[in-house]
Amino acid sequence: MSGLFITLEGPEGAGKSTNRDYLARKLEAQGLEVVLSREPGGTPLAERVRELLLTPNAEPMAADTELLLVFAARAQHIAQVIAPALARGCVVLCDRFTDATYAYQGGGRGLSEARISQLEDFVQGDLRPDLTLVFDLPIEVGLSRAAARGRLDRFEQEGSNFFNAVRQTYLKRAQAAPERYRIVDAAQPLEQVQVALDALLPTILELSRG
Ligand code: T5A
Repeated sequence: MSGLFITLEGPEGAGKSTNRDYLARKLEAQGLEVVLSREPGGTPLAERVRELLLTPNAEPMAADTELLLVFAARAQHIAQVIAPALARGCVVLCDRFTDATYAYQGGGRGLSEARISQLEDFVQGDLRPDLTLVFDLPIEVGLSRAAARGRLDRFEQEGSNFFNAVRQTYLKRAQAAPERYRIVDAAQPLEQVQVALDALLPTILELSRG
């Protein structure tokens, strides 16, 4: 595949969507064709799975059900959106991908990394992001930003132990593979976060040239 696959990760309210749109404008200004997407979701069918995952429900969702739904949505998203866009040579900017599964279902729910890795291989083959930006911030800062938007979704209703485990899993993964990850301090004012993203543009442009 000739395109470039960039994912944006981090805990709730870290600014992933805001900064995904900012990066897209910057890359488009350089003449690159950018495809924006998100997970869970990204296609009509996968967005229906997203609803199942995010809507609070009286019936508790088993952790394995959650894991399989996340990967079911991902399989559809890859087939319909990500793989075709990469084959066309586009830059795909995706708000969350499989690092979120390691962070939420692995760190948060306590499912084994080995099980997630098996599904990752099964669903993705050798598809992995070329670059992953981890927007890191204290969980209470992110949750208060998310809460300011109104009703909390099923994940946002979890407690601080869950979100601390999510954050630590992201940081551990980023530290273990610094060639693929960049950690962005997302607690700074938005303008400062975007200065940090501007500094990453030369790297992204170089990667896009293959
Ligand atoms: N999930 C997902 C799994 O469990 N497993 C998986 O495999 C996957 C893929 C998805 C949920 O699904 C779970 C994780 C999630 O819980 P989501 O809506 O995609 O949910 O994720 P959220 O993190 O909940 O999305 P948010 O929209 O809350 O966060 P963002 O996108 O990080 O933040 P954003 O850009 O919308 O910004 C939130 C608010 O903060 C402001 C923005 O203006 C906005 O109002 N803001 C800032 N304010 C001050 N300073 C800054 N630097 C700011 N940056 C943004």
